[in-house]
Amino acid sequence: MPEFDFSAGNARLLTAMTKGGGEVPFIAQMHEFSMRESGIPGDVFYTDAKKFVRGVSEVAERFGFDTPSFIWDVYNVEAEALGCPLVTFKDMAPAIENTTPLISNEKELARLKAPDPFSSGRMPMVFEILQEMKNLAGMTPLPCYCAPFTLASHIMTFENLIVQIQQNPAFVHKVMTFLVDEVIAPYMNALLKEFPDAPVADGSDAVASLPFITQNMLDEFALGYIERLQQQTIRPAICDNWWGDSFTDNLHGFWQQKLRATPGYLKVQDPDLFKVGVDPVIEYAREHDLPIVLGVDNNVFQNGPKQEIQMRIHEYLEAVELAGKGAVYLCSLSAVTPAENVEIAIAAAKQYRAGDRPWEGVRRAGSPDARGEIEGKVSVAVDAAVLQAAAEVEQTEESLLLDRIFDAVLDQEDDSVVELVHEALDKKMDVHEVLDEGLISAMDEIGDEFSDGKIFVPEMLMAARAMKAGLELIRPILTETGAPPKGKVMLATVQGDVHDIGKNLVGMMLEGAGYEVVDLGVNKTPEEILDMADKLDPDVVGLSALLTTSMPSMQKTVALFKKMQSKYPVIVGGAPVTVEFANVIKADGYGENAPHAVETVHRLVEAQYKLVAQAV
Ligand code: B1M
Repeated sequence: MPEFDFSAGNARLLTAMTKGGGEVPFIAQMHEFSMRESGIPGDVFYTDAKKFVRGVSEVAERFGFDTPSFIWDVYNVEAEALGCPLVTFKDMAPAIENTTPLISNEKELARLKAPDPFSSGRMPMVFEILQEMKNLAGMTPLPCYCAPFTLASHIMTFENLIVQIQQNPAFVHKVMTFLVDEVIAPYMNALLKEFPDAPVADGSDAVASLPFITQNMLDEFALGYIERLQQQTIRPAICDNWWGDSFTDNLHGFWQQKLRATPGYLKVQDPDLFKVGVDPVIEYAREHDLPIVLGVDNNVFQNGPKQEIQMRIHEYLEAVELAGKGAVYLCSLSAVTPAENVEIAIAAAKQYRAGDRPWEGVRRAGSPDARGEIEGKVSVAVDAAVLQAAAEVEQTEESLLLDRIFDAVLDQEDDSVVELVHEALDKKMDVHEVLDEGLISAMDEIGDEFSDGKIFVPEMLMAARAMKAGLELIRPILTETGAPPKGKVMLATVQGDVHDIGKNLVGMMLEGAGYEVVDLGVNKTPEEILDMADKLDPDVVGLSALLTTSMPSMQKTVALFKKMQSKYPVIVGGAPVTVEFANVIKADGYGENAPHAVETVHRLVEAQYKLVAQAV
């Protein structure tokens, strides 16, 4: 008899997912929260299978979860086994340091050794975790893997992966084939053989989500390789965690893609679920007779308030009930989630089950407010005569060339940008004009299109590279003529956080706007950031955080800058960072997205110049 008994919860989950009709279960990704609650430091918790399983089981039992999810830091295991450096923390889950690529070309790929599932990195620990799950908690083992696309992004870095997809897709296909055939499939098959009762291998694929990649890339480079994996594993391999439902204009097409990776059920999670609403999911589930898994954002549990947690849980439980089959999923309870908020969530689920439903029928998800559209867009009616006059402005040869540079950046054509900028320089055109009206104004347009959701991250990234190719030709002339850049910005992702896709985009947009950018990378301590600021003397320091767990580190960094009376203005940004948080921690500025970050930097740099001018 196992020490922990989750059999009732497991039976409820099985019924809910197959037949429906009973109480809707709620499950949680809870490893980090369990680490904090069990008081075991991260570097021990994530390396000692026994402590890990006991910690999660005790916390699940203490808080009254239906059944625990024993998923570990699943994105890291294969990458670590391949040789990517792993950073450990006392107060959070480990992470792959993903700023330096492990492989960039065919030669490096050829040298990469396939890991041995029984001895490489922490792969053996995963065998132990699954065994402990059976022994201690009576749970069916679930081998989990990092899906090929996210793994490729770990070993190549996200930017290189996107660039290679555009420029050398054959190489990316070789990388993906290697990762499936020689890394993930052998690892999963070893686990599936060792645990014959494990029903499936379950994948996670955060990076293969919209708008970080396009739906076409998803098909060819992510889904295609999950399907390849499915052909090689001895039992089914599924992968159920792509985001991006709120970014596609073909929701059903996106869900069909999801179902190819996870044929048994449809999972939709916040923040997308809150934006698209539960009704389309219910309708789709009924039409296709599918169980659904609805995910509540960690930020809700992190920030509350109480009623927000209760209402979200009730709304999603009701949606699953209406759909017929499925479960509610609490996404990633982090190490800084207040225990009290988790108690509120569980009490809310129990209250719903007991029939106490004060918000029955209330639909907040999918409302204009949830989609952030409350302010609405003011369309400016432009006088037709003004448009006519603008069209009639004489197009000189030079203005036509500037237009072509602008278009080439928008079309992400590095070679054309280089050719056209050369042409402009040969014609002795004013370099400032080429920079401002050709390159920078194109990046402004790209920024607007990204903010409006018209283009995705890869298009923005490739346009920024095209702009940069032109900038490289102009930079030496600007330096020679003594024209300074608009200013210097130093960027870093704060301690404990290795998310860098957003920060890198901010950097590219700033370069596109004429700033010199120095990027310190990820996981930087407050002291490292201040030291480097003193060395580099930037006009603005920019901090990025994607985790609620790393927001305190952002706060500490700003506090250190203030304490040391540093002269550098600090701006902050990243998905969980709000303008309110920026105010509370006394940051000097905030950027909601990359284009806004550029505007904030403009404002701060202009303000500094004004101060200097006044002083003179
Ligand atoms: Co992570 N991850 N992740 N992840 N990941 C999130 C952020 C998460 C919301 C997913 C979830 O569970 N719901 C969640 C955080 C929950 C929370 O704390 N609230 C999470 C978690 C928990 C984790 C891990 C713990 C693993 C796990 O899932 N359990 C682990 C932690 C590692 C660590 O950092 N210590 C982890 C790991 C990873 C990967 C390595 C797999 C990968 C990162 C790869 C990389 O960055 N190189 C990854 C990814 C890709 C994501 C999601 C899917 C996407 C994040 C992203 O790149 N967005 C994310 C879920 C989601 O958002 N759907 C998730 C794209 C980017 C363009 O947006 O960074 O917001 P963003 O940048 C925007 C703005 O925010 C702004 O401008 C950018 C462009 O407009 N901005 C700034 C950003 N920085 C700015 C700075 C500024 C101004 C504006 O001024 C200086």
